[in-house]
Amino acid sequence: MDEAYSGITLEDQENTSAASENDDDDFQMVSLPMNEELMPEDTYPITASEESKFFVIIGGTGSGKTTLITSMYHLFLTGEYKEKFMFAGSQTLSAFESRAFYLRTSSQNSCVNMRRTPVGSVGILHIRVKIKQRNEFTNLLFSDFSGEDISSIVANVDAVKEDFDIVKSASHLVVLLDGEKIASRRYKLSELQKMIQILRTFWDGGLINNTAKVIITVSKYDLLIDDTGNLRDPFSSSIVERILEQLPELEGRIDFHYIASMPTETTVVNAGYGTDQLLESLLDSPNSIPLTSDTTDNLKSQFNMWKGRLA
Ligand SMILES: Nc1nc2c(ncn2[C@@H]2O[C@H](COP(=O)(O)OP(=O)(O)OP(=O)(O)O)[C@@H](O)[C@H]2O)c(=O)[nH]1
Ligand SMILES: [Mg+2]
Repeated sequence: MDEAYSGITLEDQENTSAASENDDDDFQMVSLPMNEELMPEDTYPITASEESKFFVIIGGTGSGKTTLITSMYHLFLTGEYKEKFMFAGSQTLSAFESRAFYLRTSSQNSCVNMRRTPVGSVGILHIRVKIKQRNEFTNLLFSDFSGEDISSIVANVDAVKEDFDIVKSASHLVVLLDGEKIASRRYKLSELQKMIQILRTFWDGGLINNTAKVIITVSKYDLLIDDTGNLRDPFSSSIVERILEQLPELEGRIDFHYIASMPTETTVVNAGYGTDQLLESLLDSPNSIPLTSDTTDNLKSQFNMWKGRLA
């Protein structure tokens, strides 16, 4: 096997080709380089040639950002979304594979232990998707930020403008609320309030662009429901209303989802629960603000600044 493909298991490849057996003509496995995340300028050839959507995932430490990204990638490879979407390649395979290693290893154990995203990491991940209904290809470009980066800027508009300029280019802001905290009497209000404060800071810093959608997503849905699949506590159903009370500016821009990327309680929900609907939200909306040379001049300097901080 070509070394460049070595990150994907045979089982994945078999499943992927099984998923695409009726679409042989359409399914186009592009070249699969073993590169890590993309820098903004690396995305130009992608955004210049095909529809692309750039989204940013924000959420506190441990809220499940990396697990969400990894499980979506994994479910694409295994053909889980095949009714609606098909995996059509990625230019950041090795970045996904190094994350998926932890997911796959831990899925064989009862205790899932995802490696924490390093502070200051802002690389861009890429998945090329075929939308079956429209018979079109779209590129998903996305970043997740370390929870620590986000916590450190709560209510600091100047720091947010400086450090999160990339968010301005996002067509979607996926806001992840930690389901474990939302399920806890003690932490649910503070988890929500912290996120409202971050959204307020992003808004005041002018980082949520005119057409961007805000996708509020509660993770770890398995911890919120009982054995019959009903919510244990109605609190989570009031989240959008509570956000709009404090941020009426976001009226008409909010979508709401529950997901369980990697449930520990698997009797009622499967791994990846809700991620298909989240993908639909990301892919079906008409707005698309690709990273172009106009939007990335600032980002380049931001990436350099971040690299400098990491050095
Ligand atoms: N019960 C349950 N646990 C989950 C689910 N998704 C993720 N987790 C667990 O939540 C923990 C944190 O997940 P990560 O994806 O590393 O969180 P993160 O937001 O990337 O955290 P940082 O990188 O520190 O910012 C891990 O132990 C995951 O296994 C889920 O659907 N259900
Ligand atoms: Mg992470």
